[in-house]
Amino acid sequence: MKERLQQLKEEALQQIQSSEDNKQLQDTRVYYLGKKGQITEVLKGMGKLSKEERPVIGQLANEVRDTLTEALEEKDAELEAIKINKQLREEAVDVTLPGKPAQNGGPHLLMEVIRDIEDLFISMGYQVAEGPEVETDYYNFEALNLPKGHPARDMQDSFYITEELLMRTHTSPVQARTMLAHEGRGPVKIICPGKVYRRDTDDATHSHQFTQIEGLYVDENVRMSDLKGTLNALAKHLFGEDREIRLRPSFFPFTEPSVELDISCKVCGGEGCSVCKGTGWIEILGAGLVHPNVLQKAGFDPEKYTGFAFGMGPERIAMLKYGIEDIRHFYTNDVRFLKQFHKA
Ligand code: FA5
Repeated sequence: MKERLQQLKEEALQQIQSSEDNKQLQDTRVYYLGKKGQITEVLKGMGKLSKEERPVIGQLANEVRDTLTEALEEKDAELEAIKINKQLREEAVDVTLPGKPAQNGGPHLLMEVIRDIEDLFISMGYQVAEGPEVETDYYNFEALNLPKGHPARDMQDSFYITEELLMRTHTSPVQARTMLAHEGRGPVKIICPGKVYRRDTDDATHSHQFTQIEGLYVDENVRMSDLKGTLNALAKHLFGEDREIRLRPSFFPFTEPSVELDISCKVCGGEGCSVCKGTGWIEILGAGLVHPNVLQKAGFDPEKYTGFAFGMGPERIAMLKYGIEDIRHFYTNDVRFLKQFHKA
């Protein structure tokens, strides 16, 4: 039995050493040390041994078992280390490879222009107001002195949803809504940026959906000179200190008198060129003193309160400021276009 145990030990150690994976190792363990394994088989013959031999063989069997268990553990750890090293080699990341540059997002140019104008007016004490894009005929037209059938409604071709609902054609309805909310008490000092919709045919300077920023200041003693000073500050902030402004008489049903704001042409310095169509001036917005009918409909006493209002198109302003030749660039979202204006 002694020889048999020694022989099993040698044989098992060899098999353990030559095991190539954990499965093979596990099979070896079961074959030699398992309940029905080789060592147990040998020990079954213990009954035939003499009293003196039994403990000797028992001790030897334990030694063989311990030796094999130790060898199995060592081999198991060795195989595990080989496995991990292989995996590390296979999954190694070459940190010296050049990285792929991440695409940084940024605000859309139109948003930057709108925020810049908002910031200027906030610094002059204005608050930002908003209104719905789906508007009632009443706020979009009637409250602004444009009753049904008024010919000036044709100035803004509209997308109607029902007889009484439409996509707002300008941001001016927010004027009427805000004044009503003030319940006849001034001052009201707001700007309202937002999307507007018109049935205009899309071309280089027109879009059927575009943005506007409305401005409204209603209080006691608000005069034309206040409007002029405000628009002068706006024009210089947007286009530079050296730009001149001009208020040209115009017509809007909701303002009286009405004006359009022109700025001196940057390209020719006022001499006249193709950009300003030979006039030396470029129009940037419509404005005027709030019509008494509009004040009255919104609950303000026109004997006590006066005000001015203006409405501009940020796309057109951005086009002038950055030399963009087609309004459609703002909406097609070609990143090559948008990226040119990212500051970072
Ligand atoms: C108005 O919409 C008036 N509500 C502005 C106003 C407000 C006047 C308060 C007086 C007092 P107008 O239709 O001119 O006015 O439009 C204002 C600006 O919107 C224009 O100067 C232009 O910059 C822009 N705009 C008008 N139509 C389009 C269009 N189809 N595409 C892009 N921008 C446009």
